[in-house]
Amino acid sequence: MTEYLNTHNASLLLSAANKSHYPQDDLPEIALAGRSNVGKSSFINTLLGRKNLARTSSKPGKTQLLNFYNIDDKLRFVDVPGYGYAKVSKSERAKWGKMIEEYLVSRDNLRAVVSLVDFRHDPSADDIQMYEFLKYYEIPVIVVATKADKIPRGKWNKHESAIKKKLNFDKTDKFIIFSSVDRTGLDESWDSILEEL
Ligand SMILES: Nc1nc2c(ncn2[C@@H]2O[C@H](COP(=O)(O)OP(=O)(O)OP(=O)(O)O)[C@@H](O)[C@H]2O)c(=O)[nH]1
Ligand SMILES: [Mg+2]
Repeated sequence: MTEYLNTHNASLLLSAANKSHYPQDDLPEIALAGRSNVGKSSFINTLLGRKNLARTSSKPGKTQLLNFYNIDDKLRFVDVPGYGYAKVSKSERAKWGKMIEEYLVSRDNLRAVVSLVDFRHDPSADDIQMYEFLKYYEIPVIVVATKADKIPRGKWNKHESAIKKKLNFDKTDKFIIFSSVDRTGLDESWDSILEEL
């Protein structure tokens, strides 16, 4: 991995609300999707070995645009605003849905979506919908279960089975147990991402 990519050579390239603002080249992109506060920005920071490149917050619903991160001019991460934040109005939610759908359905650069779910809990209705959406459009998906540091190892199997069952998980997809606190799943995440490029 490190031979192929200098992961420290990473920066926020641009933020986009719609197609007309997307980067115009053919670099491969990996998008990060998940409910608000699940740990998408933390995942990016952890993979890049950076403290705060992607903005993280304990305040959910903060990321409102598609943020494109350039990684060593070889690939991009696209941080997608989180869903399921209760205090968002109906019209904002609709706008959000349109923005995400436009990106996921029509972006030729997209190689795979990292779909993040909270390892502690059963997936939400939105998590299930996102997974079904990705399967429907045949977009390759890597499920990453975050905050594993909060679950004792003896319970990992139980949590993994519960999440897979609720998602109606396709066995050919990858499921990675992850923590941005202790970096569990870091190498596995990079391996899976690079495999999709
Ligand atoms: N214990 C633990 N906390 C985490 C982990 N990942 C993220 N967090 C915390 O969860 C909160 C939300 O993390 P973010 O990375 O900002 O989540 P996000 O999905 O980007 O949130 P939005 O941008 O609002 O959609 C922060 O307080 C993080 O420190 C993890 O693996 N373990
Ligand atoms: Mg974020």
